[in-house]
Amino acid sequence: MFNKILVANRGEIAIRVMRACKELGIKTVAVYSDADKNALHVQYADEAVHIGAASPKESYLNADALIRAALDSKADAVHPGYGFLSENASFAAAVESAKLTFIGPSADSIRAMGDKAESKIRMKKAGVPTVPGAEGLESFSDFEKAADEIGYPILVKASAGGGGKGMRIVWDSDDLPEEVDAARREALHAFGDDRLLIEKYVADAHHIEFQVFGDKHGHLVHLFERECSVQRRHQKIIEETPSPSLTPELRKQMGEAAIKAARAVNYYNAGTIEFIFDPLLSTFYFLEMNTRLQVEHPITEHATGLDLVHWQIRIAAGEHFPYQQDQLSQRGHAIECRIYAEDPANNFLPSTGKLLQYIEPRGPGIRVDSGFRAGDEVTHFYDPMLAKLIVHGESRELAIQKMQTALRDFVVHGVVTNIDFMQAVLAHPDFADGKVSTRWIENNFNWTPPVEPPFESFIAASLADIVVPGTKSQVPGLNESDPYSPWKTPSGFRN
Ligand code: MV4
Repeated sequence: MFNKILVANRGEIAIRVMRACKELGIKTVAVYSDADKNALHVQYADEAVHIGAASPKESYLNADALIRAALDSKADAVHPGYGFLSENASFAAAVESAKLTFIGPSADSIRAMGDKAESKIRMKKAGVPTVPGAEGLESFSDFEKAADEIGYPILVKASAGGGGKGMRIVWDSDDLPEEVDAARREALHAFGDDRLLIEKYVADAHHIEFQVFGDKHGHLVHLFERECSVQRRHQKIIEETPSPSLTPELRKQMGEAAIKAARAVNYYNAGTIEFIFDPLLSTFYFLEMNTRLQVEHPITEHATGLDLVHWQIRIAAGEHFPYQQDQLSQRGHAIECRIYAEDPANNFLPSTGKLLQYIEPRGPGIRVDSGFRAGDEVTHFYDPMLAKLIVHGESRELAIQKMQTALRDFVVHGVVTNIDFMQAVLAHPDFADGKVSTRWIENNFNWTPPVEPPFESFIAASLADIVVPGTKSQVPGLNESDPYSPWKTPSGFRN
């Protein structure tokens, strides 16, 4: 087992990984940029190494600095977290070349799944359902012919892309020339690679992903699904497991397809197979594979009872994963809400500032993974996610109620958050009915911020509570004759 692990990441995921290390008796090394020198993940680690300036490319994306920090601190292994270099095959290979263990899949698996066109061809060969489409198209007439065969609407996607970048929906053949050119320009700009593929567009699809886990001895299992359809512009907001859309038979079929997909690239460690699911036809199609641990992994942990980061570390150290598929099951219902410092009333623009007040909810079945505490500065350098709020309940209805209560108890002052927005989603009948597709927020959800009384009115109400001798309190119900009222104490002490 490893003696020391360097976590090549920041924020909540760095703390989450370090917690697992500590539970396994492994020392931890944090890395930090100029902007993170007082960050919680730095204080939580046994050691910390400064790796560069605030901008990610000079710090958390600087592979040489990260590997040098691991070697200098005599770490045995590197955990990449998610984002940053977690799906960078060259970084994984460089870590292994430096005689360190990369806690994740092999560089070959990352490479094989990094190109959407190649991964799709490989999936087709492995018998994994893929969306009808065409890859490797060169001339515009190739696109035109393929699109006519598939039938509109179609999606034009960047082969080197993912997460929706460079993706264009084409509803009619007249729009094809312009959309193909735009997709090509966007792909070249975003990925330096303008290869495209086209697919039949599955309108109002659900985004359902399956967690897979493999060890280095060829044993692969799935840890069931996560429904991630509550998204806005490809940013997930609310995730849950089990999916309200799946029947046991569909779950079995998709789980088997997920394992086939992982086996096709000799996968080991934690990975996620993304599917789109058409609830009208009850059909599912492989979208892509995420060769890393995901933000939303905690809901799988609570539904299966497994600590995914513990098992990532133990598998990376060569242990066998001890459970067979029929020994794994889902229990209860788990939901995750991502608390973002952003303003839904202002086109979700990031909100920066000092966390004047930050109080996390607590209670049975409530978990908060966060990298912030009161007094911290929320900056524009990194992802605006403040925390992940995860709840686990006996049923979906109880989990929703638990989440609504926990969100009400989550206190954040100093930045604007999306908490009210998520409360409105959770309260919507379509969410309760499991009818939210990936297009629901854009097409069906009209949200206006709750009308808050002006801040001055809170001041006035508080002041009115302080009964000044000889004047009548303005607050109805305050019992003047109550000698034990906290507002009557002569000392001036106030709760
Ligand atoms: C699709 C699709 C429907 N039909 N492909 C989104 C980014 C990447 N993961 C692939 N994605 C999709 N591919 C076909 N053939 C629906 C999505 C999709 C999506 C599309 C538009 C807006 C939001 C979306 C969220 C998740 C998935």
